[in-house]
Amino acid sequence: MRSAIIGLPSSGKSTVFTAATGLVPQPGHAPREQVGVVRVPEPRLKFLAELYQPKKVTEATIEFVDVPGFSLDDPHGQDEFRRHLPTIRQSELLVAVVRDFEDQTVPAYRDRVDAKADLSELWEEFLFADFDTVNTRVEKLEKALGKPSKTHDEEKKELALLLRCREGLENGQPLSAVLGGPDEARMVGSFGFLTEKPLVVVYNVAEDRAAEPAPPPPEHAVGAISLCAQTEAEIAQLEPDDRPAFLADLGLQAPACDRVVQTCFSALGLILFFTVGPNEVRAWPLAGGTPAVEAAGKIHTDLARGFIRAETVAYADLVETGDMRSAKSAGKVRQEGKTYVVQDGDVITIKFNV
Ligand SMILES: Nc1nc2c(ncn2[C@@H]2O[C@H](COP(=O)(O)OP(=O)(O)OP(=O)(O)O)[C@@H](O)[C@H]2O)c(=O)[nH]1
Ligand SMILES: [Mg+2]
Repeated sequence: MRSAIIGLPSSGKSTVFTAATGLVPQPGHAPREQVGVVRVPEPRLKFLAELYQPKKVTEATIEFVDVPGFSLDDPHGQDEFRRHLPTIRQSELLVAVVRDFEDQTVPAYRDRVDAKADLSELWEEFLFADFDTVNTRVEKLEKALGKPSKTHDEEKKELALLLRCREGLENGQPLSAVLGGPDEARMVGSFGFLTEKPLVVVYNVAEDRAAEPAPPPPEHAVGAISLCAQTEAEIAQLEPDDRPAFLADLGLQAPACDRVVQTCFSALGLILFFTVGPNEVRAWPLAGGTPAVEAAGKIHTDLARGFIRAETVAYADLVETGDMRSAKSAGKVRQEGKTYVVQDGDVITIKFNV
């Protein structure tokens, strides 16, 4: 699961990246993309680890890419944006960092601090980038379909869908609103449309607003948080034991890192299921609504191929009964088939035969 941190120049993207990952971009280099992996904080793993005393505990992770800023009002900035588009398109989630702090020593994009205006400027650019991609493909398909040859059924279907996409974009509609259902989304999946991706907005605020509660997501976004990137980046680089005191000073219970990761995790529509055993206790991220056989495939393709059943117990039931044996005798361990929709917190053992 990859999230691209994007935004206008100097909005604080790299600082947010440091706050989220603890990694500091190498100074003295030309701006480049940087990747960092962050663990998804998950308190339920503690109980499971105590129960199984495994050799290894594996948390779910989210990857963040820090994308250099692009100024949208000059050709060089536009080129920069195009250069980074493939990375952005390959990400599952967009994290837009907007500047929301005053500081004379940090030059502001367009000499103003206006989060709302910056967001709509970014959004317009997303619409335009998708329009550009759709249009190029439409022209290509129309040319191909003009040639008399075989039936072109697939191309005709794609063209009809892309014409609807183009019309939607012309009317300012995001493609998430145009595409109806998984089949259509699959047909255009390889384009990585920006306005189809979930969007989380990070308001980079001044330190005196560091503990503000998360604002409601603005238009087109599925999640939002506010944080003071600079202070949080400093905290993220402290020894873990030293962090709580600094956070408490700011009035915060959890570092930005946790808040960012959790917001991204739910924006992606993900749930967690667990596998347990003496070797490893592990949390697996999964799209909500996924059937058990696909979940098994995430663990290993053999488990999907030879799937017999999923022995499943809800985390809460396991806690209540105390351990797997008691859960079984209490009738809390269910035998689920391939189509069972995995629920958040399910502890699953896949029975398989290959
Ligand atoms: N006062 C203040 N300054 C900040 C904050 N966050 C970032 N800055 C400063 O703003 C400047 C730009 O921050 P970066 O994180 O490099 O911004 P960026 O969005 O990655 O910039 P580009 O990649 O060049 O577009 C740096 O000098 C930071 O120290 C903040 O919360 N408060
Ligand atoms: Mg940067």
